[in-house]
Amino acid sequence: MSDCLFCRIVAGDVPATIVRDSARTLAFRDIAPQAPTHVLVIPKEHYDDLPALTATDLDLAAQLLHDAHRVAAAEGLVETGYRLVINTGRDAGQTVPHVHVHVLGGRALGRLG
Ligand code: IU
Repeated sequence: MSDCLFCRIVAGDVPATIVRDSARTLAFRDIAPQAPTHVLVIPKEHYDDLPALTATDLDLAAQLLHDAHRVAAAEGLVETGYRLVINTGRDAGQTVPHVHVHVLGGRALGRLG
């Protein structure tokens, strides 16, 4: 999708600080970090959101989560812990309609709610 920001990052048309590049996923630092580590992990293929992805390719959904953990490990977060967030739809505040996993850590994150 040429008008999708994250697809343009995958294509190399928009710069990003990439921390992990695998065959089917890409991880890059969020431009407005909410924690000392704030990385977004995305599938290279375009899916608007998590239900669109899981309805089509559960293997890729699993790969996305596995790679999010690998990013957390590479960032040194396994001992202290980390949070994965997948905002889905308006009430969750999803602003970019290309499914992405937020990897957050490096400080105490507080309770959800
Ligand atoms: P959300 O779950 O859709 O709200 O997350 C989108 C994230 O994408 C958000 O944290 C933004 O800071 C981030 N982002 C980015 O990293 N690079 C960009 O060019 C834009 C948004 I626009």
